[in-house]
Amino acid sequence: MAEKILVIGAAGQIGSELVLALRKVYGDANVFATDIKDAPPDVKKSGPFQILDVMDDKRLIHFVIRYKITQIYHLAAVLSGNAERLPLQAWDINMRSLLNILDLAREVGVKKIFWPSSIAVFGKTTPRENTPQLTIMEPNTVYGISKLAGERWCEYYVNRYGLDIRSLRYPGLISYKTEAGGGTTDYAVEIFYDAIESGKYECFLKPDTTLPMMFMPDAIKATIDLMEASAGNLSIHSSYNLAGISFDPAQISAEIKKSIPKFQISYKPDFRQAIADSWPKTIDDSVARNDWGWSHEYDLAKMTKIMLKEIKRKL
Ligand code: AKB
Repeated sequence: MAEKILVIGAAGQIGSELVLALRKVYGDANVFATDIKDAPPDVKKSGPFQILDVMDDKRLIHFVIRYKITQIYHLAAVLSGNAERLPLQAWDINMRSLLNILDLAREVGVKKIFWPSSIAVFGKTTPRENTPQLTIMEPNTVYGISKLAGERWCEYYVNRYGLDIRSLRYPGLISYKTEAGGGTTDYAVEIFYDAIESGKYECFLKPDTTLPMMFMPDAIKATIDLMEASAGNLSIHSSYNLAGISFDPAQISAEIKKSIPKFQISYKPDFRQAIADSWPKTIDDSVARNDWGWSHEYDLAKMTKIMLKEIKRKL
């Protein structure tokens, strides 16, 4: 029987690219894109798209039964910056949506679930260089707390009910298709738009704030590779550390200057500086590399060239 895949959050930064990649693998008609907001034209044109609110558990279960869904990718979340503005609302959305999915998967018998975690699960007491898979985790942001709690719930549902749930601790994701929404790593996307449009960018983090980052094609590959990996090879049922590149605002700005010599960056740190200061600088993802053969492709230079080219084209 063909896999029937539901993507929740299909209009977002990851979803808008993941849907197209999944449709190439599983067939356009088998990947059902949903979101609470309208999706980009290529998502709507290439296969089924519906407005669906993940908080509406009754409609969700109806959808899953009606379309005989076998896999769910639940990507909808309130990210770190936005979550600090409305902590209780963010907690409610991030947790209740995940629990809705886990419980309906158990009831209906959905075969596989993907749920994104984040480097935000780590906190100030975590070793910041080469952060190991298993380490101290005391997140100080509501987003990080919800991701850590979510990881524990995922593992609980694996152990208690035998669900197949897979997850990645994404670093900051950089892409040109859909803008990032409300995260602390968003500066590394905004900087490209401002560099092209006005030749200058005011950064909300300090110049030496190193954070783990990844170009979207690597993140999409990691997601599909993990979901395709044989279950017997997977030793982690909370969420895998995942690394691509690490850089700071000064380094990405220097890379942009190679193509736009007049580009100027200035710094005005805001509340997101404290969030960034509590996150790792570099991640040890050797468990992912050993378990399912993960490796990344894009470095800062390669990513910057593509970002500048594609955003220029778009604008
Ligand atoms: C954020 O900055 O909140 C996200 C993340 C690292 O999970 N990009």
